[in-house]
Amino acid sequence: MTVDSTAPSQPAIENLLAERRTFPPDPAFTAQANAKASLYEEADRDFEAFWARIARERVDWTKPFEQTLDWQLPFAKWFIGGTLNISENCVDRHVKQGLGHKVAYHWIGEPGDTRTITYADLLREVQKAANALKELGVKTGDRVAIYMPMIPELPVAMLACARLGAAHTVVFGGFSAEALAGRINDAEAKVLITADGGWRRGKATPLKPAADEAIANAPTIEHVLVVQRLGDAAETSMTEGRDVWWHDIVGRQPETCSPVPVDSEHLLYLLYTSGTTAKPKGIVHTTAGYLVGTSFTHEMIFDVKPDDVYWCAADIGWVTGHSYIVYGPLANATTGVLYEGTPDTPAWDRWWQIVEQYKVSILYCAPTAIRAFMKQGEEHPAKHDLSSLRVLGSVGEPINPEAWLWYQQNIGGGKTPVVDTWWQTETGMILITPLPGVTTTKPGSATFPFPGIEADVVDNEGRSVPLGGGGYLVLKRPWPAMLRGIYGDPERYQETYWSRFPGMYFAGDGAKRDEEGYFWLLGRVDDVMNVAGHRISTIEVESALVDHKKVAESAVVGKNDPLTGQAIFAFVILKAGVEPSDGLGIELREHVAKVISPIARPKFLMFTPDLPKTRSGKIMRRLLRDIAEGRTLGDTTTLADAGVVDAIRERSGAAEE
Ligand code: 7RM
Repeated sequence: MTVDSTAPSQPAIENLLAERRTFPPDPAFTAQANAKASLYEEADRDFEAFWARIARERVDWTKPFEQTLDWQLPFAKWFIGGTLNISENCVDRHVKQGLGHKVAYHWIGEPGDTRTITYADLLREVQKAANALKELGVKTGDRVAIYMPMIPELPVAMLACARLGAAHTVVFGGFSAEALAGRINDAEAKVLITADGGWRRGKATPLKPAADEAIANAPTIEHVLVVQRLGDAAETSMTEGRDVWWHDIVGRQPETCSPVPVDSEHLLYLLYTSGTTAKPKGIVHTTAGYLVGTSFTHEMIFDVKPDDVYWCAADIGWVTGHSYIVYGPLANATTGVLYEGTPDTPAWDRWWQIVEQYKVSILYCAPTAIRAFMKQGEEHPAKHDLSSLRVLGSVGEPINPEAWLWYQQNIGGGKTPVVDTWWQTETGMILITPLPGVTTTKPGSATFPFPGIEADVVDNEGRSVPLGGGGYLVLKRPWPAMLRGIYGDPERYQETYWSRFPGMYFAGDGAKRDEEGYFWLLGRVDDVMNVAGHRISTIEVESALVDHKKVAESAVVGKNDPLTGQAIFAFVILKAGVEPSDGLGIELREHVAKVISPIARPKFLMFTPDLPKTRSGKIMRRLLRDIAEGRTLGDTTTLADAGVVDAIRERSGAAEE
């Protein structure tokens, strides 16, 4: 992995730290909170004993584990000797305890159709789907690829695999046929579960043609199980002998299917994620530790209670959906919202209408969504009664203090705790986060490592940086939901995560701790610029720009510069109704100089209608750097909307200061 050779310097975080307001927990919230400050002390005394207690309390074991942890750096095994079935833990045990009538998911389809799935429904559907997979030849240890829109059959399919001890690999429905084929081939999946399509912004969006195209280059696939979501709205061709309709085969299955107890370390799923190389990595997650880590963090960090209505607005195709729409919440018998649509269809108040209608009490989403809402204006949330909300979460990227405050004020009514949760596909569970009711928050800071987690900020040589300084974020101790490797490539696992700083997991993120020990995530280290020897975080400049009242969103990259090494290039999206002008460009540059320092003043500033983002909403700075430096574009396969790049390119003539 390539990283910059020096750690971010102190001036790089002045802007984030300039937001000095703190938010102590409301005593009324603390009085009822799941999380207690004593968790930190318990975990500090003996982190293995801490996780062992949680694992004993939370999991229904078929056979109890004998040893908590086997740590052969960097290879961890947790809860050794235990056996369990995760689908049984997520579904059966709740029904046995009398919660069969409880809603597992309020599903909301994009055109407005809805379904209510209780835990009893889920149990029946999972067993039938598992029986169908068996009929298609799926056995314990096999891999099954899943390529679906956000419909109830998606979590059902995942749990059905897990019931049989088969691993799933979910591929986000927005990915191309090529990306799907690459993942199927790497995983050597035997069956593909897909749908005729889904609904997106009012349009029927077929999926089966891409699935067919992928399978043409994916010889391991023996059968395709197809959910009918679009019906007559799509023309779907089925290949005789290979493809079967879900409603045909699942519909006629017996309603019971015994869960297969598997070893704690049995492969639960693979999830592919892009790193610094072209080939996505198959991140390996196993069963018991993942269940323990996701369910416990979910209950503590979101303060989930039996009556809550919890909505994680991610797509299940990403790790956030795996951990915090499917496994964590279901293990906790939570009632969740599952939404097929987008925030802007039919109108920009769609989310708030859903919150009002379903009395959503916990909302978990990404800063990019929050900034999109900010751009549209607070009148949209203001139209709805959002008083049911009591906890707000953020994930996926650093949240700038302005967005944090907007979220808390306009969505949380100024009263809810906001939990900014840092984690990764690789970590499986949230690792740095406030605990609502316990932690005094600072807008823009993910605050502290979760109990039992040892995080540190180190310099280039791996030495811990004293409080007040910045460097690289590392983890110094294993945690239950951690990745167990990269599928089929133990060396790459070691090399990618454990070689930069020997003995430590290197997350690829820069971080800073303030004098009080609060963690401030500064973005990927490759997004940190070096301008005339000064290290400046792209997020910090973005934050300063977004802090200006006319700016909706911005992305900042370092452009090669013969004089200063790198020069700051800012792409800026203005708020609706604001016109770009040369004068405004100067004003914004001065604003950054004022907020951070003259060394952070962007040399280039370009107004743009949109930014290139991955399908999970992350700004593709690499592409922006290519544009800034006038290069031919590299790989754009993960770009959500290729037209954005052309639109920006057309304007790039006018960029220079
Ligand atoms: C959950 C998820 C991981 C990368 C990670 C960071 C960034 C995620 C935060 C964050 C600052 C946060 N998984 N990231 N959460 N940065 N504050 N709260 O996003 O594998 O897709 O991405 O996302 O750079 O390394 S992920």
